[in-house]
Amino acid sequence: MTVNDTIVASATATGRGAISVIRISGPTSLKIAEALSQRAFTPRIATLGSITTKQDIIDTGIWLYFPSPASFTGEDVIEFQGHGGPVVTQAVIAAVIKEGARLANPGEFTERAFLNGKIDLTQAEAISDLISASSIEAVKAANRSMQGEFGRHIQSLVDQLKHLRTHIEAHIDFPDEEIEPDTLTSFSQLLQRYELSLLNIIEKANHGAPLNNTTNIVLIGAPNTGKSSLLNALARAPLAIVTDIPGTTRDLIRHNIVINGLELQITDTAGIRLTDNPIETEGIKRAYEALSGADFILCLFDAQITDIHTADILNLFNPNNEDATTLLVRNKIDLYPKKGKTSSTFPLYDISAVTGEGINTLISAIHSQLGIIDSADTFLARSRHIIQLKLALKHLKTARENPLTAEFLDLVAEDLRLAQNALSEITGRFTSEDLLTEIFSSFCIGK
Ligand SMILES: Nc1nc2c(ncn2[C@@H]2O[C@H](COP(=O)(O)OP(=O)(O)O)[C@@H](O)[C@H]2O)c(=O)[nH]1
Ligand SMILES: [Mg+2]
Repeated sequence: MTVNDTIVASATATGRGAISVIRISGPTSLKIAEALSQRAFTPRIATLGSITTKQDIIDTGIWLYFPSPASFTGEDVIEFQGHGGPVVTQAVIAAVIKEGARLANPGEFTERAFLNGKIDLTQAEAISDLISASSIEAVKAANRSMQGEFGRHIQSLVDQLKHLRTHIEAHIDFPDEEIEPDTLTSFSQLLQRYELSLLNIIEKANHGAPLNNTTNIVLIGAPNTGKSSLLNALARAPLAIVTDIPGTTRDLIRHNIVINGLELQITDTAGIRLTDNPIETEGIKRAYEALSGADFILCLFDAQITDIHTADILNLFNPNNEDATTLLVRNKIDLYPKKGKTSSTFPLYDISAVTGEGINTLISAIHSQLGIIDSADTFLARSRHIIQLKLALKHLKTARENPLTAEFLDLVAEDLRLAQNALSEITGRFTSEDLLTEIFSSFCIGK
C-alpha cells in the first residue's frame, strides 16, 4: 500500500526539554528538509543544519535521513533534532507544513509502518503498550511482542490451519476419489494438536493481560478499621487523613502504585455506618459506587474481631459481586496478635497497617489470584486479542465436533476458515478499517 502525502509531527512530548525530535515521513520529506536547511543529506549520517524562514533562523539542530524502505514507516523519513521548547518546536512544524507536509494524526507513523508491511498489528500495539507500560514486566513483555514473538506464534498457527484447510479442500474438490480412513484420522489428530497450541497461546496471553491493565482495589469497612492507614502504608505517603475519629474519610481517595511490576489503583472510601450527616452519607454512597469498578474488594475489620462471619460482611456490602474478588483483612494485629479465622468462604489475611506486617502476603495473594507470573513467555495481550483467540478456539472445537467423514469435510473446512480469520484479525492480516482507526487513534501524535 502506498500513501501519497507527507506528514509531520513532534515525536517528543510537548514542554521544555533539551531536545525535541520532529519527524517527517512521506515522498516529499527529503525535498522539504533540503529546502528548509539548504543542505544535502547522506542516508543515516547526522548533518548539522539550521532552518531559516524569511531570513530568520528558527532553529539549528541535527538532521537524519532514512530513505525508503529502510525506515520506521517504510517511506522516506527525516528526523530533525532541534531545541526542546514548545514555541520553537511549533515554529519548525509550521515551516515544514508550509513546504507542503500536513500534521500527522495520532499513531499515523506507526499506522504507515503497518500499512507498508514493516510490522504487524501486534507489533504496532506493542509500541503503544511499551510507551504506556507502568511496570518493568510490562516493558519486557511489550518488547517481546514488538520483536514479533506474539505475532509469529499466531501466524504460525494460521499457516498450519491454512495448510490443513487446503488439504481438506483438495478432497472436497475431488469427491470421486476415496479418502483413506488414515487421512481422516490424521486430520482429526491435527485439529486436536492445533487446539492444544491455541490453548497454550491463550494461557500465555491470559497471564500477560493483567500487565496491561490497572488492577482496581477498593478498601471497604466500618469506620476506624484502618482503611486510610492501609492506603497510606501501600502508597508510602500520607495521602489520606488518619484519625481515631470515626467518619474522617468522606470522599473517595484514589492512588496508583506499582508493586512488584503490577499497577494497582487503590481506592480508600468512607467507613460504612448509619449516619445522619449528609456529607458522610454521600461518602458512603460513593463507596458503594466504587465497588462496581473493583477487581478486588478488601473488606477491612478491626483485629479485635477474631472470627469473621458472613453476616459481618453482609452488614457492609453484598460480597457476591461476580466481577470482583473479595478478600477479608483483619487490621491492627500489632494490638491483637491472635490469629483470625472466618466462617465465610472468603480468604482472610491478618495485617497491621502500622507495622506493615502481613501486607506483603496480602499483595502476593492478589498477584497469584491474577495469575501473574514474570515469565519470559508471557504475551502482553490486549482484551481484543483474547476475544479473537477464544473465537478461534470456538471454531476449532466446532470443527472437531463434526464427525470426520467425507460428507462433513465441507463443514470442517468452513470452521477452519473462520478460526483462521479470527486469528488473522490479531495480526492485522484480516482487519477492518474501523478496527485500525480505533487502534491507531489511541496512540500519541508523532508515534
Ligand atoms: N495500632 C494500630 N492502629 C491502627 C492501625 N491501622 C489504623 N490504626 C489506627 O486506627 C485509627 C483509624 O485509622 P484510619 O486509617 O483513619 O481508619 P479508617 O476510618 O478505616 O480510614 C487511627 O487512629 C489509626 O492510627 C494498625 O494497624 N495498628
Ligand atoms: Mg479513612
